Amino acid sequence: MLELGRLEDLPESYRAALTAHNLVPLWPSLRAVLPPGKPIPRTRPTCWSYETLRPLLIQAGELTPIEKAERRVLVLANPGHGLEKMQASSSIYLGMQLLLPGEIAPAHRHTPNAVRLIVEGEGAYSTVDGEKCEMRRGDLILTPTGLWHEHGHDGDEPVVWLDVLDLPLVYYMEASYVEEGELQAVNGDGGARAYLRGGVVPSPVFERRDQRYPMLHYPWADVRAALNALAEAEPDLEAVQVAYVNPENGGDCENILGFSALMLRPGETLALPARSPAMVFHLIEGGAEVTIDDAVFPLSEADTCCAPGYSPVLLSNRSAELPTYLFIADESPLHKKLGVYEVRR
Ligand code: GTQ
Repeated sequence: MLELGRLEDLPESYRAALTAHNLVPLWPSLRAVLPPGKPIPRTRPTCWSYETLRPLLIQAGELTPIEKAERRVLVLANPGHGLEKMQASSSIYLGMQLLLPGEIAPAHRHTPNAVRLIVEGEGAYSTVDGEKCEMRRGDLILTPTGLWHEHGHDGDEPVVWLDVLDLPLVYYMEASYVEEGELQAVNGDGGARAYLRGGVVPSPVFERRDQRYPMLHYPWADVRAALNALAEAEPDLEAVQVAYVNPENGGDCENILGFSALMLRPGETLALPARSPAMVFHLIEGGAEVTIDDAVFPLSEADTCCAPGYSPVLLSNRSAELPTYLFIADESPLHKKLGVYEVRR
């Protein structure tokens, strides 16, 4: 590939004239914005251990009352982007949120889409669009773009969950904003029961529902049972993985980020091909070793790591006796919608 001219090769006076008129020569930067063969990611393979993070989050509960935080969150920031950017990858934001007994994180709605994956504690709930979703460990609760949501806590121990948002992308688009609201009236339970059985959907008097987000709560007990059943029914399956989808149409449950759960069978090592979207792995149950490029992360329960796009990933179950269960978030709906999705085998 040809060596291109550098900025320093241009006369100072010429550069000053360009700058004065808001003009920039492309050629000194061309290889940076269009690198050959593969992008140069800012996203670095990064791991956040729950054991390290948890005491700092509990301390946040002592230092900052909920009224002063609105959302009491420690952001899992990727140093490759700069911590102040608060991003795990180009489009994924991760945060660990703490809610203490009796607290309410007040109602709001915003343009970025969010999901919560419950990490520990009982008794808290999110009310999303009037649907009360009770939080249990491993549950996934959606708060898609524009839907009102607040979090409350009737239990007696701290509750912690992982927030996954497409905030970095929506912020980059200059489309990120929030509206504050009132405590919501409750009128349902997030569709978790209405869509409990795969293959059949509510169809009162033969009319299918046309809500964009029919199901807001995916209980872990059901997802875990689905993985176990799949592993048993199809022992030769390449990967025991299920996607969180819209049960009315089978499409991704949200517009920008995709979510799935994966079981590593006892002793299993699974090689994921390099794909264009960045990924996040959060360990729900068991123990794994995750290899991303040259980085090797041991993941214990509630640990989280991220992988840049275009990197192959190796997932190993650290137990030869027990399955390991992972929650995965990735940017694939975004890449597919935009036509840049790639798999490199
Ligand atoms: O719980 O609504 O981690 O609005 C960041 C922004 C959580 C939330 C975050 C939010 C929320």
